[in-house]
Amino acid sequence: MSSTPQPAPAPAVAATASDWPDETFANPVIAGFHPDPSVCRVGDDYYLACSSFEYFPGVPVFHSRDLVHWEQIGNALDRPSQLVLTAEMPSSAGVYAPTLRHHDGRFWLITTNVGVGNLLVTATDPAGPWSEPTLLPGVTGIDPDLAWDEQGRCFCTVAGVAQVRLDPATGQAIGEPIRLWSGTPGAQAPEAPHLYRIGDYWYLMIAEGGTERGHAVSIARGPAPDGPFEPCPANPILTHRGTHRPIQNTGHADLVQAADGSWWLLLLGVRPRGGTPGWHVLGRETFLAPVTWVDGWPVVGEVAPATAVPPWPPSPVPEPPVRDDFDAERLHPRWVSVRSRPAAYWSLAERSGWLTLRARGDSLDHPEVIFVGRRQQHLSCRARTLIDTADGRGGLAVRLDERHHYEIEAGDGQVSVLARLGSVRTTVASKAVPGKEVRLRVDVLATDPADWNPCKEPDRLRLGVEYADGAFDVLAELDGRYLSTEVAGGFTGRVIGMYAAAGTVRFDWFDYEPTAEPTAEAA
Ligand code: 6LW
Repeated sequence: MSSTPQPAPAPAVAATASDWPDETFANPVIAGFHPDPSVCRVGDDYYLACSSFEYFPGVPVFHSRDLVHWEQIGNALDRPSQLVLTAEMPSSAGVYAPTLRHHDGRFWLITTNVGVGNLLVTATDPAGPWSEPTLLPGVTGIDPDLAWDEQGRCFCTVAGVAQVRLDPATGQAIGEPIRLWSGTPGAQAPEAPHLYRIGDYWYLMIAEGGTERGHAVSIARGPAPDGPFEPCPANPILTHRGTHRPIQNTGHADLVQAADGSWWLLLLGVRPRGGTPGWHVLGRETFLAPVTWVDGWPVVGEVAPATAVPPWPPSPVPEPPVRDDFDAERLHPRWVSVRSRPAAYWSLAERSGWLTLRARGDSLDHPEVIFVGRRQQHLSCRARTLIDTADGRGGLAVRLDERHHYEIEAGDGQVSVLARLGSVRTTVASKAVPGKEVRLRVDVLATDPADWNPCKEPDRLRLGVEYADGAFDVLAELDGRYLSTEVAGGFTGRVIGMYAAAGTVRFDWFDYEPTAEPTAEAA
């Protein structure tokens, strides 16, 4: 076979790269902690879902019309009846890699709540509501994939790699699991399987090598959904291991065919910064790469910060506003909490136009701290909030997990910068402030990649108080490496947000904005 025979429907709008402001688009296409992307297309619309681990609501869902611009339209698991994340569950457990598919007029999303099991939800509108979960006791293993053959049989393939037939209506497995091709002999962690019917073959694409610097994508093909599979002679079809490329850990990918017949890969990668070994602070992000087919095998184009635009017009999505004034009736789906967000502990209605948080646990060390935050999505950025401490104590935090966070906390006429780094918890600085209402601010400043120093930090965080005239009183400037995955471990990234540490605190608004970051070229 010289190429994969695929119908190539004419694009609805004839377009060229010149419709785009530049010849390239910026990767990642979904910045910040958005790993394990799974994607599907329905007509001219693309939908994508990511892992969410200990955060609630779980499984952010995005929409795009050009594969480059994505807008979050909801979360698949946004009700306590769908998702329970207990205090005992460690950070980076919880909700692992989902698979999102459209089949038979419905969206299907399958994922793992680690420690609880696999579950399946469906929706007619991917923005929600999604169904109550169907539990899948016969599916054991993480990273479940869903695929249907021409007879309507449903195959669920999991990390390892193993496969079982599934009745998706009841969640019951049909028969016993079987082993499939498990990637390159000796490679660790064959996972993230996705199974596709493309042309004459069934393709089984997996990640291998672990989600760290050795991460890779490999593929095999066979005559049937259960194989037998022959590996691609060019495996791995994608890896950045051992390279100088700015995007590392590339792997855990999903394929999608565009309406014009072209093929694309959505995958996770990281952007390590600083000296050696390099620290990535935003978690694993979602990148887009073009795919071509040679001899019936996919060939992945460059995964680069600037990638050639696709041959259709751009379809930009609205930039999220800098400020959330908390005037809406509901929180935007980008806001997440740690493990749960029980109604008794937060409100947008209690004081209109304010976010009210009531403490549960006295610090971010607590696994069920009442926290409302959003992913840090830019290497350099600024976050601010106005807190009313009349009835309590709380603050603004940059959280990696329970054991790794920096915060600026206000209450009792004082502000303090607190740091938790592994077993060490310390008050870095304190200061008396007049009044109950205080503006708290964190500036994240990426370091200059051209400033070579083997021990250089990836970024620095300034935490302090902002006065009415905009002056920033920096109480502490802290090394960002300690809030990185290479230090903390796990699968997540930084989340910046508001929390309650005692009594009730109220937040009038929250600002998040990117700021200029140093680049190698500018240096
Ligand atoms: C996920 C696995 C992986 O289940 O990391 O990078 C795990 N790949 O496939 C957690 O995201």
